[in-house]
Amino acid sequence: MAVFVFDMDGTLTPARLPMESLFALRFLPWLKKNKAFIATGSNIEKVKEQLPEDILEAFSGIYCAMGNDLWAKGNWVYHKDFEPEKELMEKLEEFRKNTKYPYSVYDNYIEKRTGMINFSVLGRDCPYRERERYYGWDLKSHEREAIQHELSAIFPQYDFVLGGTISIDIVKKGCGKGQIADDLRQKFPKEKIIFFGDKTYPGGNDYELAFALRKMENTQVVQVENPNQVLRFLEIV
Ligand code: M1P
Repeated sequence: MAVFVFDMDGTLTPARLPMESLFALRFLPWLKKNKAFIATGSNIEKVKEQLPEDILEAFSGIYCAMGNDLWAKGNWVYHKDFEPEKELMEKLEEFRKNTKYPYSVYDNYIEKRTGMINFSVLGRDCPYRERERYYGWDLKSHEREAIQHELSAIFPQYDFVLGGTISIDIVKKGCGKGQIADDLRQKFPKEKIIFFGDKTYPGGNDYELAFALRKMENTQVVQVENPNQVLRFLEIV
């Protein structure tokens, strides 16, 4: 029997929004009959905000914070934390202070999660519509990419991965989504592992996991554009 792994934002739900009820209705019966995991950069609080309880319960495990946190059936299975250097935190403050973004910025711009930091010049407490505005501006200004390059040069001991639309995920080298592939292969040495993500291409935040899985035998990576494509692939539409 195969083991299924799903990214959350953009794959099972629209980015940072709750799972659509029609999707949940179709997905739940399939989920109850299969072994499936979530692999997300988000923390468990956000996962709980976005997924209905019966869906959460039906997953065999939920890898949060890039796999630095594993939850199963409401229990915290493991966590790998770290304390970021003062110099890194100061540099993030500097980027926030010196941004050329011409509109308002919001609080919660450095979010510490288990084993990672999520940094957003805009601030995670922004209203939803402000995400779109920042994303559009970032596509033209390439602010996140510039920050990513500068930070990678100064702090080679970390990986800086562009998050969804407004942020950068920061992890210690080797502690990104790729570690989920190793943990799953240890748990399931023989089973086929099938991973669904909306950003499995280079530069996307599912890439590291997709890359690690592609190097292993008996795996499959499915690039999707939205939750409906997941249903279509699983033939439950
Ligand atoms: O799950 C994808 C990403 O979702 C959010 O990104 P953003 O806020 O930039 O859209 C973050 O939770 C990020 O950590 C995560 O990788």
